[in-house]
Formats: sequence, structure tokens, C-alpha cells
Amino acid sequence: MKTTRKAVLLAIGSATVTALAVAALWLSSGQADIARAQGPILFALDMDPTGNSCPGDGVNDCTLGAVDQCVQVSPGASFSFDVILDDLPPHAPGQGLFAIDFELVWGGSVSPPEADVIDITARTNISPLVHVLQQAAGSWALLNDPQALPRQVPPYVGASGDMGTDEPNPPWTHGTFWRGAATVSAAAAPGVYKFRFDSNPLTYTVGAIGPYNECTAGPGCILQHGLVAVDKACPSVVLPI
Ligand SMILES: [Ca+2]
Ligand SMILES: [Ca+2]
Ligand SMILES: [Ca+2]
Repeated sequence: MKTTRKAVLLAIGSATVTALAVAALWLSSGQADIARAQGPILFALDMDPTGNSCPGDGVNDCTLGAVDQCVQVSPGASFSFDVILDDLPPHAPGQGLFAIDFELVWGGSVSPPEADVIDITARTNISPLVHVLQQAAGSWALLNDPQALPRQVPPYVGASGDMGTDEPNPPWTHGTFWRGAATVSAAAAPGVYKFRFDSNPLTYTVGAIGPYNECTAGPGCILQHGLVAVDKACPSVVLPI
């Protein structure tokens, strides 16, 4: 089982670099927490990790606070953000979530291009109290992640895998799988800047041998991107961008 998982993790690492078109489907929402019945899996950039935590007791689900699409920050200041998932579908024991790939872009890599005012500076608080893949057994591994930090230019590619016991759900239906810190340039002009998942595969995998699910537009998965408001108010209603 362990060997099989390692082999699959390597396969997923390779899959990260395989470009497949993914269209983003936006979830229109305000700043309030989003109540979701069982439905599409949500992959989101939560621009304020407050309230996102896990008990790390191997029994109980993680907790997500409001999924904040925007953070307001001053030039030269730092902020933390989470890559979270929500509404994981039920999986049988042994078939739980065990690997995730993602790619973040900003500045010159968004469309239309914007000034690059963001540096990703650190991965923070990777622990059973944060990371959803560390709940069942506390075992977790970086795949293509880490990319060297600080990362001053896009993209940032992350890939996390579970080398230990899977987190079947219920109870594990949501949580943080990557937490980072970023800094806004001291010379950043006021504005609302995009911080988003790239159109390369955002892949999540369940089970020891797959299937390798991709988060694509459609009924199965929703991507929710982020905004960084520099010396500006966050939009009161965040619309697809
Ligand atoms: Ca939040
Ligand atoms: Ca685990
Ligand atoms: Ca930068």
C-alpha cells in the first residue's frame, strides 16, 4: 500500500507539468461565509486564514471560517492566505483525498497583465493544526512544492501529497492544504490586483490509484480566486473576474 502510494505520488508529480486546459468557474459571493450543501468541490484562495484550523486529533473535521476573496493591505505590508477546499464528497476508508496540485499566478501572468506587486514569501504553519492531509495520521509530504521561496514572480506551483493514512470523509470534508505569506511592494500603486489559480491543472486525487480528478468548470468543481486591494477598499460584492 505504501509503495503503491509513493508510485502514484510520483505519477501525480509528473502530471503537474502536463498542461491541460482548465476553465475557471466563478462562484459569485459576498464576503460572508458561503453555506454549501453537498455539491461541487470548492477550491478557493481564502485571503484571510482566520478561523481555518484543524483539531489534529485524528477524529474531528477541520474548521473553515469565512472564505474571503479579497484582502485589503497597505504597500509594503504582508498578509497570509490559505488555499482551501470545501465540500469534499464522501469517500470510503482507504479512498480519501491524498494529493493536490495547484498553480498561483498574479501580475504579468493574469489577463490582462497587471503590475506585479506581490511576492510570495513563505509557507507557514504546515502542521496537523492547519493541514487537512495531516489529520488521520499526521503524515504528509511535499511533491513539487516547495518551489524556492521567496517567489517574486509568477507562477508559484504547489503540490502536496499524503504519505500516510488517508483522510476519508466524513468527517474530513474541508480544510486548508496550503498556507502562505505574501508581501505587497512598497511602491505598489493603489488598486485591486488579481491573485488567482492558473489555468493549468488543479488536480486532486482520491484513492490509492486515483482517479486523478481535475478541477474544471462544470458540476464537479469550483475555483474561487483572490484579490489584493492595495490602499483601496475590497469590492463589496465580488464578481467573477
Ligand atoms: Ca477566511
Ligand atoms: Ca493523512
Ligand atoms: Ca513580485
